[in-house]
Amino acid sequence: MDTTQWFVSSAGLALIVGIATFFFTSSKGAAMSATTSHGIQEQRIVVKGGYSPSKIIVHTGEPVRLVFERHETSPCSEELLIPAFGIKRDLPPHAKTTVEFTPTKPGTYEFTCGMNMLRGSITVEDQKK
Ligand SMILES: [Cu+2]
Repeated sequence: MDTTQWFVSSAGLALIVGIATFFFTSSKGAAMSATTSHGIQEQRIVVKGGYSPSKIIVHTGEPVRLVFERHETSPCSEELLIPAFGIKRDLPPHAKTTVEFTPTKPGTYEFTCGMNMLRGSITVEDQKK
């Protein structure tokens, strides 16, 4: 192996490790509790190669507003599905798209891209108090 080959292999290996780390850490992200203001539970979600955060915690009985900010043009993420709440929306690139629903039953509900590749979850807990 000469120096050029060594360099190319090392760069390739570094790239693979980088990609693997990215997917591993992004799917393992901590769950975020939505912030309630004026009676609405709001959470901003960045869409770029995945959903960030991808795990959201809300509670029953108050409207949830998810603001999806899509920072890419990749066709993978152009559609958003939240089947449990009957939501199917197109997310225009480099723009914010707001979806709202009011969860009534505790549980964990998935949201995905139109191809079922990018995934996130909404955990609905019983309202405290
Ligand atoms: Cu996709």
